[in-house]
Amino acid sequence: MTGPGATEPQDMRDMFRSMLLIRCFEEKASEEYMAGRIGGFLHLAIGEEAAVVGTVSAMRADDPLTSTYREHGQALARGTDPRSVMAELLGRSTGLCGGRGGSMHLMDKARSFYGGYGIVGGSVPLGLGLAYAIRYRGGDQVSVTMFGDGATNQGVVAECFNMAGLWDLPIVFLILNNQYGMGTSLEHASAEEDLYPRAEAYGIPAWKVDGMDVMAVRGAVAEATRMAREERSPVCVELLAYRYRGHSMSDPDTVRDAEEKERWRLRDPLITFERVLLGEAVMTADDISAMRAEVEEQVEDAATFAEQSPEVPVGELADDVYANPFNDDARGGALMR
Ligand SMILES: Cc1ncc(C[n+]2csc(CCOP(=O)(O)OP(=O)(O)O)c2C)c(N)n1
Ligand SMILES: [Mg+2]
Repeated sequence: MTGPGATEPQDMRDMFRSMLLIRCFEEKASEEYMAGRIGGFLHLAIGEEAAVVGTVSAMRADDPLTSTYREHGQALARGTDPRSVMAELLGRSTGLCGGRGGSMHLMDKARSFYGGYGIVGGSVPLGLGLAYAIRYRGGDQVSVTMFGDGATNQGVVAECFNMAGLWDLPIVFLILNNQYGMGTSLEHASAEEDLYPRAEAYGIPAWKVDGMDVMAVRGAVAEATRMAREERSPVCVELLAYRYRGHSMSDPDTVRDAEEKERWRLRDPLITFERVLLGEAVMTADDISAMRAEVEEQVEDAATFAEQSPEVPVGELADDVYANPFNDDARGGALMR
């Protein structure tokens, strides 16, 4: 992808491919989980592909990105090899983080993806720190930090808005409002259903866009990163989207209304973007079928690679978790052996 600026047909094809890859990858991950090959948590972002791909496509490759635990798409959109992402989900030593991070803790520093975090709101102060580091070093990157509607009620988010506004840090706060925090709807959790005005309260320019429309997201994030880069102003964009699955694989998703889910299915970001691509003759139906087949093959290959990779040896499980995992234990015993 060429990044911000005019959107060429090739950018649109790349964005669609990235969305297809994320959808297909997550459907496969769901199968792997059901087959018992993925342990722990697995949070899928099916339905949020436009929000993720639109955002990443408008960033420069060296702009740091942070995200929540629902971050497979961010890694894939940034160009991380699906093999190493799938292997990470399966806890294999060939995984992106050596199999020790798992689904919630993907990180790819080489692609300026500073990770997935399990703590709700945790990505926000980290994104703020990255923005501070950019300014301190005199760089022209923009830190982009993604978090959910639920996270906006964490006190630390207000603290970060304040510090960014006070110090004019180059940061884009991206609220991915999928309208639920676990099974609790936004209207039951927030006194005010528009979330972007919270940033405005700290003097930060903010607005809301349709997070199911990849081109709208790309346009909004391109403008937000431009403002942060050129005008040295923090910006906040709220993306209104929907996730089609429950909170995580262990959530039976019985709380949400079936009719509501159906209504949002009609706005599936892949289907609506496909219509745009066909309508504007950017791709033909045959092109799309061929791309879908190629992506499916790539995901199958990633799953086979992960399944055939070795598990992390027990003796290495605590590496990179503790600075010195097996020695200097104050209690006098080895921690893992
Ligand atoms: C500090 C903290 N509190 C509670 C939790 C449990 N928890 C995990 S996800 C979640 C909901 C967050 O919702 P939202 O920010 O909207 O993100 P989404 O899951 O919808 O992407 C909660 C309460 C947690 N992980 N961290
Ligand atoms: Mg949410």
